[in-house]
This record gives sequence, structure tokens and C-alpha cells, in this order.
Amino acid sequence: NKDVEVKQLKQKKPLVALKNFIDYAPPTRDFIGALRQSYTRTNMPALIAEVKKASPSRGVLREDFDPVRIAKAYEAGGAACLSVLTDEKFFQGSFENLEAIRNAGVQCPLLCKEFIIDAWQLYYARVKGADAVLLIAAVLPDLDIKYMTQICKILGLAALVEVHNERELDRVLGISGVELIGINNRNLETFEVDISITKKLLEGERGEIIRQRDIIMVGESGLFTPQDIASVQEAGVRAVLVGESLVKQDDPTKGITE
Ligand code: IGP
Repeated sequence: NKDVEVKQLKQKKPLVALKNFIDYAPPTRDFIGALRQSYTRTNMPALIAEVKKASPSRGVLREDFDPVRIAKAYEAGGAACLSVLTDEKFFQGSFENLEAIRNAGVQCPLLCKEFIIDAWQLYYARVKGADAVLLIAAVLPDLDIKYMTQICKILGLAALVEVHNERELDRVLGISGVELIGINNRNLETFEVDISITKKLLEGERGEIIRQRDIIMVGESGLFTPQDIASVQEAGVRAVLVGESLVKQDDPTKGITE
């Protein structure tokens, strides 16, 4: 019985129970592969389009928010992958939205946007249809990032490790097995956005290490115009994560095809 097992997941019952539960979940799709393919084909940063109803800094982004409709519009508009907010408290998201998008037959791989602090959440995301999860360096010690990255590999999930500054990026570059790193241009304390942060973090030796290891960098937050995209591409990202500017379009595909 699924509900009982979800309850066990939440109570952190032994991993055996969790692993059994994974058998019910559909196979994962290749999130990183989809980004690489899109970048290689278009020579433009691959788009991760975000399904987001509200945010702490901007409030409700659209009143007629329909997650499945938006997800389908993103897919039709050429997004390589989607990001779905599942956090309820700050973003008015839900795991029901993630599941609904997955069950609606959307083919783009899905990133589960949740504040992950415990390994059981990786299993839960996997069961709810995620192909990738977000690990935020600001809230996770190095050992947790390493351990969770390994669990993700076993579960077939991609891990997008998010950083905000040089110190966090250096920490993450010190952890083996990280293949996908996001630079969040939004300061988590002040909510201020400065897209030149992406450039600053990718300059010099760090950029060199990232290229050598073929790590895919994702530019996140505050991207609105073609110039914004060009500037983070110039800085070295191969993917971008865009929420607000797309969600707010009358036709959520417009911002992509422009
Ligand atoms: C999207 P924007 O400015 O395009 O709506 O940003 C995305 O980067 C942002 O929602 C985000 C986020 C996060 C949300 C980035 N990292 C971590 C919640 C948690």
C-alpha cells in the first residue's frame, strides 16, 4: 500500500522499505543528458523552465496558475528540462503538482525544487516522479552533499548543487562526483538579484577547473532578457533556470521563442 509506505518514508524507516517503494516509481529520464543535447544542438544555454506559483520576494506570480498547462506550454516552447516548485511554505508549490506534470505525459526531465535536508526526501522526490533534485550548499555540510549525491546516483536522479558565492563554489568543487552546479544570482538573505555573480564565480582558475571536469554550470534567477541570457552564456554557463519571466507571460512559451 503506497500511503503506508510514504508514511514509513517520512518516519525514516529502514532503507529496505524505501528501496522497495522505488519499484513502483517510473524510470527516471536523463536530466543532464537533456541539457547537454540541447546545448550541443542550439549552441545556446539549455532552458530549465520553472513552474512556480509564488515566491517570498514577489508574492503570487499569476492568479490563474495551472501547473500542468504551464508545463505543457514550456515543453511545446522548447524547454530542455522543467523545474517544479514543491515547497509549500514559501513558494505555494506541491508534490501533487510534480506528480500531475509527470502523469500528464510531459517528456522533459523534471527537477524537484524542494529544500532538501534529509536523505528520505530524495526517495520521496524519486517516488513522486522527479528526475533531478536540488541540493543547496548554503544549508548542507560537505559530507551531506557527498552522501546525498551518491544516493542520487543509486536512485537515477541528477543532483543540481546550488551555490551563491566563491566560498560555496570552492567547497562544492572539492566534492567528487558533482556534475551539475547552479549559480543562484539571488542573495538568499536580501533577495537581491545580481546576474554578474555568475560571471564573477566563473572567472579565472575556477572556470578552468570546471571546464576540465566538464561540469555543467547553470545560471539561476533574475534572467529576463535575451541580453541576460547572452551575458551568463558568455560567463560560461551551458544551462539557465528561468522562473518569473516565463510564468508571467500571457503565453508562457513566448519568452523562450522570442
Ligand atoms: C528561478 P527566477 O528569478 O527566474 O524566478 O528564478 C529560480 O532560479 C529560483 O526560483 C530559485 C529557487 C532556488 C527557488 C533558485 N534557487 C532555491 C527556491 C529554492
